[in-house]
Amino acid sequence: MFKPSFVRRASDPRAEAIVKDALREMPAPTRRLFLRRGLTLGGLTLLTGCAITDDESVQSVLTAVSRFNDRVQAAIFDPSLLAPTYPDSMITRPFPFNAFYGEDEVRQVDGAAFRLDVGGLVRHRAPWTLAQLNALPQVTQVTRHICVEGWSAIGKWGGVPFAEFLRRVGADTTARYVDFRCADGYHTSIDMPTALHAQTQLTLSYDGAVLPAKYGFPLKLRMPTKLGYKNPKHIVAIRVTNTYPGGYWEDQGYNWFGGS
Ligand SMILES: Nc1nc2c(c(=O)[nH]1)N[C@H]1C(S)=C(S)[C@@H](COP(=O)(O)O)O[C@H]1N2
Ligand SMILES: [Mo]
Repeated sequence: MFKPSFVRRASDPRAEAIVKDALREMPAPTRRLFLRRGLTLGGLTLLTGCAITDDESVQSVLTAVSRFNDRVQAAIFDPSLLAPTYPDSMITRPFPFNAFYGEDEVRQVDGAAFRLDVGGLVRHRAPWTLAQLNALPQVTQVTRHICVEGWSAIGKWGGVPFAEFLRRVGADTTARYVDFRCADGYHTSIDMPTALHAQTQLTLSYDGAVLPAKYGFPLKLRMPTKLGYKNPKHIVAIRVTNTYPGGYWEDQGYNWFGGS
């Protein structure tokens, strides 16, 4: 009997591999749902609106699944739910370093010359000195950092609640995104509900001392509700925007929402 090439049986190994990749892309709650219902290639096609005909369309299906995941994660994100905190005795020592380059290439930012640029949908655009940032009310957190590369570690970060910083710069908190540019060329962006989360911190210190260069001197954003790559180090510019800003890893296929 004639069978067109685009009709694949569920046991087709290529179809199975695509479905497996798509499931891997999904956050746990969505994955459980699809595992229970049984996700097929046909189901994926319906979900994403992409027909799988070649390798390029496999890529667009996976990208569409990732966008779908952003929406699912945004929908299930509970702004009042706190990530676990730990006693000081559980801090991982030494705390691991990670970046898109080796530790010997860590950027050395001059703290005296440093200015934090603030832009986009904010009322007050004046750049901030390090002294001005240090004069803001500070809090600390002992939380777990989870990296997609397969490690996690508990650390202690101190700084300004990011919601308080956004309030001081007169940010439009109805905007969708906050975008971060870093001294090493890194870049990432987050959703506004996470930006306003109680544990999202504009971090100036690590374990009671000035934030060391390797952990992002002079300034990083610490979010225990998001994976490691969403936590930018060496921040030099913050912008509030409604235009999707992407990010260094996100533009290479990492899930944008990046919840942990
Ligand atoms: N500026 C900058 N920030 C960055 C990165 C980077 O390469 N450059 N890497 C990210 C990744 S993937 C991880 S896991 C954490 C590592 O932070 P740590 O060195 O404090 O452990 O930084 C994140 N923020
Ligand atoms: Mo990471």
